[in-house]
Amino acid sequence: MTHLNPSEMDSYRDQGYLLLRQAIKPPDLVSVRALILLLVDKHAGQLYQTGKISCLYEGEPFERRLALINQQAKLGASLWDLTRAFDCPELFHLICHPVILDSLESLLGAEIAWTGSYVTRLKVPRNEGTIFPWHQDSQYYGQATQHLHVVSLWIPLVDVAEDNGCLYVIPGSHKWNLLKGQRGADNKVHTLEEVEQRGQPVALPMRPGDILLFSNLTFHTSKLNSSNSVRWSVDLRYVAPPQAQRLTEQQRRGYDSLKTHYRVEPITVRSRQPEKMASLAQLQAFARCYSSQRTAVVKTHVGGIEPHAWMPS
Ligand SMILES: O=C(O)CCC(=O)C(=O)O
Repeated sequence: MTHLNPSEMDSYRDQGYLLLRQAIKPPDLVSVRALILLLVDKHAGQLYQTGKISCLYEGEPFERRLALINQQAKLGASLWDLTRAFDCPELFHLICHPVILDSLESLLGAEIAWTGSYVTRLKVPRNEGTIFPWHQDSQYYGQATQHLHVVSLWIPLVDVAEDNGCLYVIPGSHKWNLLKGQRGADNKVHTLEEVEQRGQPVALPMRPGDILLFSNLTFHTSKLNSSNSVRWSVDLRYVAPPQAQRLTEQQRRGYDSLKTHYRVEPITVRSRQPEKMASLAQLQAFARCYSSQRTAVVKTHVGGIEPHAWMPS
């Protein structure tokens, strides 16, 4: 068991986020990277066959290849829908990774549900569409969720630094309550207040193996990737299932709002009662249901632009 120690828990409570260095082993990310490689390979093959690129860039490093392909094909952030490969057993090893669930147990309690959100983000070089303005995740989930504790988990698949679009957070901003935000033409929430006037942002450079946990009220942003490589990352969301806690009326409304946002009931991935935990088959069925709903919603919103590269949480 690798639960958080008291000082890590205090830090999360105080700052609204916790960065755990080398919490998971880079080999734990191999299958996720392999899946991406497969998708990029297919993407390159299709573009090559239709004459949009003149070579497959096969020998290029993981973080460079898609940047080169899309640059030549004059594509922005798009790779077709990464959720197509979503129900792969390999992904569930990461979602149910014991270190991740142990850390979450310290924050959420013994019962943990995964909301279904599994976003692979490809922040391609110099693409403004992949910038995330300062936001709190509850601004996306709905106002009522400010009374609920939802933990976001952010996992880099490559080295991330200020030049290629690492995350920034504002320590302590989770104590500000929910600030007003408005959806922009980019379909992202833009906070109405200048949050950098209120708190001091910190950049969070990370390496594969590091994991970041932050709350649904913690302000975070990611800026332009000004390097020439793709910043690949994965993010996930978890919550305590309602049976695990006596919810107040406000929290119950928050939970319903989260469910409405994700269009699925969060699925239990850790419990003191093993029979309550989802099997691999249940997780796969759940993931298929989640991604088909999500893809349909995103396609409707943006008129067919491929989702998930830039999709809000
Ligand atoms: O990965 C990014 O660039 C932004 C991620 C984000 O805002 C989130 O996971 O809520």
